[in-house]
Amino acid sequence: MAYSNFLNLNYQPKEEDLICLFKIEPEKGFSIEEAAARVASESSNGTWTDLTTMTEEIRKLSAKVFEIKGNLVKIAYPIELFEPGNMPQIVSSIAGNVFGMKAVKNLRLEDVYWPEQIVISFKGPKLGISGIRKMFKIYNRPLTATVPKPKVGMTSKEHAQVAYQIWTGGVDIVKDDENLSSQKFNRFEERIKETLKMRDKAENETGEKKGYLPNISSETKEMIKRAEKVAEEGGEYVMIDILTTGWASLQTLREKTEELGLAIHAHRAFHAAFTRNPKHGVSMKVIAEISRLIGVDQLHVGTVVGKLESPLQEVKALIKILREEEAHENSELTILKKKFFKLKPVLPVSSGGLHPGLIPKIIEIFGKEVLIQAGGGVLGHPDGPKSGAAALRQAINATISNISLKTYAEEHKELKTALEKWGFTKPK
Ligand code: CAP
Ligand code: MG
Repeated sequence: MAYSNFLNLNYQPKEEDLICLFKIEPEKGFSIEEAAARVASESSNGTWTDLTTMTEEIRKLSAKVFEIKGNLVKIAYPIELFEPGNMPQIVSSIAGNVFGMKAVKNLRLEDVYWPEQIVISFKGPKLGISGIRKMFKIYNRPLTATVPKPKVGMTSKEHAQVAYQIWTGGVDIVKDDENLSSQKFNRFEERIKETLKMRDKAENETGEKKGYLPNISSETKEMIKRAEKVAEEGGEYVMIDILTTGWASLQTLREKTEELGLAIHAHRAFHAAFTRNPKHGVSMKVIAEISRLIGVDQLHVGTVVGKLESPLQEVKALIKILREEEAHENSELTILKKKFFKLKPVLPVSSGGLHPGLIPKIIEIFGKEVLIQAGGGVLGHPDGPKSGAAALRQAINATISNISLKTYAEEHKELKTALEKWGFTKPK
């Protein structure tokens, strides 16, 4: 097979080409050029042998390796290879068979440049950051959320009661956990009804807007039914485990939730199975870009300081990808240039092992444009969920007023107790 057909180091990519940045470790016996050309071949229109059916016309659709710097390789794909608006097709092309090729020992899709024709074939977020802020009428501080813990096991009524305490303690949003859907002990319909009833009560008592993120993750038609139920009961959001449910269902739910007037909170459970290994898989940056294109309103991006693997450079790149309209190519963050052609920004969610003592760090990294989620860091408060929620809110108030947590804690007993329990520790 003439792999050289897929290598042209003099090629100048066109503005409408889709570009992939791969990190390639060739298998023994293969040069980087050969391994890269094979990746371009398998992800566009080549295979392991020469084809009698290949014509000059079809060859014009071949992807081309046009830059190799160490083990970082750029491949340009003609736009005609892709079906606009069809994310499964695009992912099957650029992140499909290639990861199993024997010519590569390791292969990682680091980033993608999405050309205009592809970007605008998707809707992007319905509300985005500004829409979410408007819904809560909160413009000058990070939003807060709490997952009732234990993750699963509480009845619908117990869940709703805990939610009520979280809200009245001062947290804005209560979120379902990624593995809570409709189990025997806590049926979806009952949980939605009970919890939204408590949301109304909490709103009346506090005079603040309160939100609920019910996890509708399941089979696609069932998700549609559950989204309809949420709308019927007066909810404002659905939460979707976007990677275990898949891009096709997310596209369907993006349409459906627009019709129902619901925002989408995207949980990324499963991502580390393919994003964590720095040599192999697909980076979280690509997952974040696809999520923004399809149109989630909020997405988990990590914490740097929490319980889950989350490098600072990655989080910085994810913040750019979700919040900015354009970005330059940046070798430190290993990103290509980006343009989002007016698709709305997505609110980054920082979550996983957070507690009040870590809030100053989170705000240092993210600024105010973030949703901060603490589950254990609220439900583990010695005086219960309401005090835990109050401590989280106090930590935020202190930080945005430039007051140290220690000083603020002198006059805020919930924060004081939280700091006595967790201090400033980074959990493992
Ligand atoms: C956090 C969490 C989230 C993780 C997911 C959990 O709980 O609810 O699922 O944050 O990770 O169950 O672990 P805690 P990420 O606040 O109790 O840690 O946000 O990185 O996708
Ligand atoms: Mg969780």
